[in-house]
Amino acid sequence: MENLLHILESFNFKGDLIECKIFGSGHINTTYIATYNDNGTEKKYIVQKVNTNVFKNIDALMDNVFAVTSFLREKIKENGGNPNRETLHYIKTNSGDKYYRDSNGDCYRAYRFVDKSKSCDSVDSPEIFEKSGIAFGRFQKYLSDFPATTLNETIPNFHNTIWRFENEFIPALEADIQDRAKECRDEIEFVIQRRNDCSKLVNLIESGELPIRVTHNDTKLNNVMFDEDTDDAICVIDLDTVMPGLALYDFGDSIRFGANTCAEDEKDVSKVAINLDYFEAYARGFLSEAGKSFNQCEIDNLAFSAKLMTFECGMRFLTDYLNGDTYFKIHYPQHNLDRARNQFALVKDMEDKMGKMEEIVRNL
Ligand code: ADP
Ligand code: GN1
Ligand code: MG
Repeated sequence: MENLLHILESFNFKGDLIECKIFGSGHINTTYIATYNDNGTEKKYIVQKVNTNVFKNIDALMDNVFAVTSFLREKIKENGGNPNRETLHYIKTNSGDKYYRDSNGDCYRAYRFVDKSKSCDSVDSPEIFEKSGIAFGRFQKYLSDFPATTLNETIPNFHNTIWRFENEFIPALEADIQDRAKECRDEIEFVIQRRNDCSKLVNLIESGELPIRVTHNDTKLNNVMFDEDTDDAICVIDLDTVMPGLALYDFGDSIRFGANTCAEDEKDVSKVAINLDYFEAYARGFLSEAGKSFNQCEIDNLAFSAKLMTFECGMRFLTDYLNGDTYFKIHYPQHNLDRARNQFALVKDMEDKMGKMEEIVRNL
């Protein structure tokens, strides 16, 4: 905490510190909430230690998030919204830098806590999920004329599934440095059997059928803040992976997380299934904002993208398990393996229901 006080003092937060504690359930960064008393008014700030193992070039990352947020502020103003509530507001350090580097080399950044907001780790109703679809769809729509070439690629090949298969999964399996492959033969086989799926979207990019857009790339439910009272999805957060990508990545990843009948790490995989009502609700919300510019190939692959993003994430969890858990935060030793099993159960259920998912998209 003493260390953290030093960090808090490097940002110009208003008032006297009441408390600072660890916050949220993200898998990558370490997030704190700091509460201050500013002449009787409570002010809350988010302070994050950025995971520099995942984000190798923090300057490039912070340039992206500052550029994207200032662009979005203008868009939101033009469209009659409230930029203070609907955009992340980063706070520079006292010396005017976009982040603070302490003597250990750890990097911290700060932003305003989105006022009167909450985040959700699971979907309670189709209505809430539809609202998150509207928010992520609008986010993509607003960024449609952002100059994509000025964005840094914060994690190269982030959703290049075949690259992840060939360059991460297979090497991890071959090295098997923790001698864990013997515990997950079925899961390894599950991945290998689906190798052909991995290149489908990449091939459609190469053939010019799928257009590259500026996308969020990490559209899980707890990356959007909801209004405490109305449950409206107000502000898209976690902008670290905003990069050129496919609309399908954003759609598929939301479905992966939010339309699962269980949490992403539920161990009892017999409970895991795709909730088709949630699938439909999200698709309706997302398409109502982003869908107007979609081409037929994007529409045709919406249902498949949900399966592919779920598969890719499961493969990443399994890869991390084989590597000895160096990427995602885990809360117990087999956490990544449980997550992988869960994602593969969801892939299986989506394969069984693919016809219905495609029909839902057609009817919308
Ligand atoms: P990670 O990359 O680790 O997922 P996030 O940026 O998503 O980090 O932050 C983790 C969690 O912290 C979010 O899911 C959300 O609950 C909370 N959070 C982050 N930024 C804000 C903010 N500006 N206002 C309120 N809560 C926030
Ligand atoms: C990570 O950072 P967070 O928790 O929002 C990951 C996503 C995964 C997700 C799985 C930068 O998201 O790609 O889909 O975990 N983010 C990064 O829950 O790798
Ligand atoms: Mg997050």
